[in-house]
Amino acid sequence: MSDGNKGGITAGGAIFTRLKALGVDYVFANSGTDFPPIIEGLTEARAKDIDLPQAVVIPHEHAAMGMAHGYYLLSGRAQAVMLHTNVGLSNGATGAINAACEHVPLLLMSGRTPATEEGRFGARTVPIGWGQEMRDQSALVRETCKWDYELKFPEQIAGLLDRAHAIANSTPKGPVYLSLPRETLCEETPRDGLEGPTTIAPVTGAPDPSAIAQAAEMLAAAKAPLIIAQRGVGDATTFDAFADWAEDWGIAVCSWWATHLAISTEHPCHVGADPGPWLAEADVVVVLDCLAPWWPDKHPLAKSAKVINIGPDPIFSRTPVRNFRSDISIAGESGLTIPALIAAMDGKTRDEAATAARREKLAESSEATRGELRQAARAQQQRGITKALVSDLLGEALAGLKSSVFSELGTQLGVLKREEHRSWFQEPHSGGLGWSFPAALGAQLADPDRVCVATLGDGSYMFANPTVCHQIAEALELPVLVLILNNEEWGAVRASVTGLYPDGYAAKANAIPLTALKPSPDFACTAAASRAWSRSVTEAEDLPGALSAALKVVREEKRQALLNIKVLPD
Ligand SMILES: Cc1ncc(C[n+]2csc(CCOP(=O)(O)OP(=O)(O)O)c2C)c(N)n1
Ligand SMILES: [Mg+2]
Repeated sequence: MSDGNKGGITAGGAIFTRLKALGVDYVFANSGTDFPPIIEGLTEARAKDIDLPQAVVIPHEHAAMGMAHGYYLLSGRAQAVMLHTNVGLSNGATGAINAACEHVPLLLMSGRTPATEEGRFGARTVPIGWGQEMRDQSALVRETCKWDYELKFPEQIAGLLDRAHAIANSTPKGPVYLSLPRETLCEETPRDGLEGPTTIAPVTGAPDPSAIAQAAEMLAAAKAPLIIAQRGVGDATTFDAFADWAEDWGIAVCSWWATHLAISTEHPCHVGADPGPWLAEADVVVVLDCLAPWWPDKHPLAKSAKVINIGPDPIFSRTPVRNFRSDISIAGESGLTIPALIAAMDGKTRDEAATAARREKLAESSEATRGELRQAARAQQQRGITKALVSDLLGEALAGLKSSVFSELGTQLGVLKREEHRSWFQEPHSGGLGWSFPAALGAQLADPDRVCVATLGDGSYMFANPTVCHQIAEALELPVLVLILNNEEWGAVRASVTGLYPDGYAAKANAIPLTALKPSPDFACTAAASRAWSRSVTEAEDLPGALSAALKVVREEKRQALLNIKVLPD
């Protein structure tokens, strides 16, 4: 407990002080009965005029993790999440799986129930002190975190947080976990050194020049080069340079299961999301930060093709099975590797006529693909609203606006027009659903002027703890737009059953078991409970008007909005 002495501070307060010094703007917190030293320490630090991050109440841990994830996607800065002992941590574990899968850094912390039963300040006072004790609490997130540890002494706070922060932000980035025992948090620690800059710089992985030279040689000589890109290309400058370079060299860029935008959907080299036909023809394939670049059973790679894997962890060393071919593997941040590759190819001799012909063929093909997709989206309007129609109309409605779409079994990239860096994010390949709504909230917090749109299935919306997310949007004044693409089912699960057993009992049944979400709640009421502007849309002809009305609300009234859109099953 603090004695008010200027030289010391309660350990709980020291944590916030150090986090701010490390560049953390927000601590997304879900507290519990083990939080007194955290809450007391925070208040003490405020009283002592210490510069602190904003500590915000997030009423569900999964939302806290999703917000830290979304905040990072827009700001590039790792944030902190503070949860309650083992029970809070287990609710946040899916968020840790998502962050780890996407190399999103964050500092995850949770309390440890008191180890002592009596006789020490902070010792157990209520039965949960016994009920929430674990032999190895960190094990709940150890497999997904790059580093985990337990705070032993209060004077370790600055050093351990510096270390946690450096490891989280080192290539490949990812979440880290520190557990915080209550008795330790109750102790006092000196303030010295808590507010200075970090003592441990993160490691930024840069590409091996000889591997770059080899890759440049191979790509420059390619007759049918293909890039498959899932997690973008780094920063905004690299995004622009990549687009110019792909066009200059006439390289096809495919966005199969892209969770970030690597290239504008309107770019003449963006061949869409289907790698199949391109992979069959390609002689050199660049797998640009892709966990699963294609579907091995469906998309065969030409036998003679060479494959270059590029990314922060190009062969995904923490993934148990991932045996995609890799003739050259280049580790490093894409924002460094791509410019190095571009520079290494600059001035290489090439067959100008062949390059020009390739460029032309790509432009025609990408134009045709876009046209077909959007025409098909419009053609079905008579039957009702489809995900594709929502995608097409949302792209039009967002034209010219600084915006980001967070899609989770929602809108479809390519039908949806997306042109700018950071304008598109899809649920992580770990697929821990309930991600897109909180991610959009976190993104909105990071960039208040941006239009942040979560487009998600009805199942995904319910996984997001919607009442919690709407409460946060109101409390933090985050004017996100939520579009529920409501097919009243877990369509992806149904499609998976019929895909695997096309002629099976389930496919022939009147209703496929374990996939229906009927009766569907009136989600407009869920949003309205937190005073959001909300409407239900059932007719295709009403959708453009509803989209523009909702966008007007989020932009002009700065209030959250929701459209519950009835869509046909795919
Ligand atoms: C946390 C979690 N639980 C379960 C699943 C399994 N799952 C994958 S897709 C899906 C259905 C998603 O439904 P919805 O969001 O409505 O989209 P739809 O497929 O209907 O378009 C489920 C339940 C998951 N990925 N994550
Ligand atoms: Mg659904």
